[in-house]
Amino acid sequence: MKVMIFLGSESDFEVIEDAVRTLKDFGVPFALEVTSAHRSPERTVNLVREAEAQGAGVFIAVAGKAAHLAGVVAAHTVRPVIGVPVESAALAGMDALLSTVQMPKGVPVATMGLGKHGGANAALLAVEILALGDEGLAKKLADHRARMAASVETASKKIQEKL
Ligand code: RP5
Repeated sequence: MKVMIFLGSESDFEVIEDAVRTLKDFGVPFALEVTSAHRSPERTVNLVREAEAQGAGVFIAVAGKAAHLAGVVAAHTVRPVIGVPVESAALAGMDALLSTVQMPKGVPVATMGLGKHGGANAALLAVEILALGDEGLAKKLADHRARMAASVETASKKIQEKL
């Protein structure tokens, strides 16, 4: 297992669905668990230790509201932790964004944008980190970028035809 994904709640799953698909597409083995920094603190710490023992190279932590899951995970590992803040009704996700991004110096969390785009980018950043030591993955990333560039050109041509 290379990537360990933690969700603060079952309700966070939709934010990470694209990431799960991306990791599968890149052939990166991952595991996913629901665990909460405040509702199940001991479970969270135990899962971090187990994931390290199983070889996880990158952690992704997805949480909303006063989102301290990524920070707590980062406190228990020196492997990279990517935080994904989840939007919620009251403050439109600013609560989770600031809670995740504003880590005091010493324990970093690589914070993504809010919501589904942040979730998707979390997987890509995890793949980029793992690709530093894996030429096969680096090639897949290059191919992925090339496909994106080609799709932009296709979109541009489609629009031109409408003018
Ligand atoms: C956070 O509170 C979770 O990460 C979730 O985003 C939010 C709401 O959780 P539920 O009330 O849906 O379980 O801990």
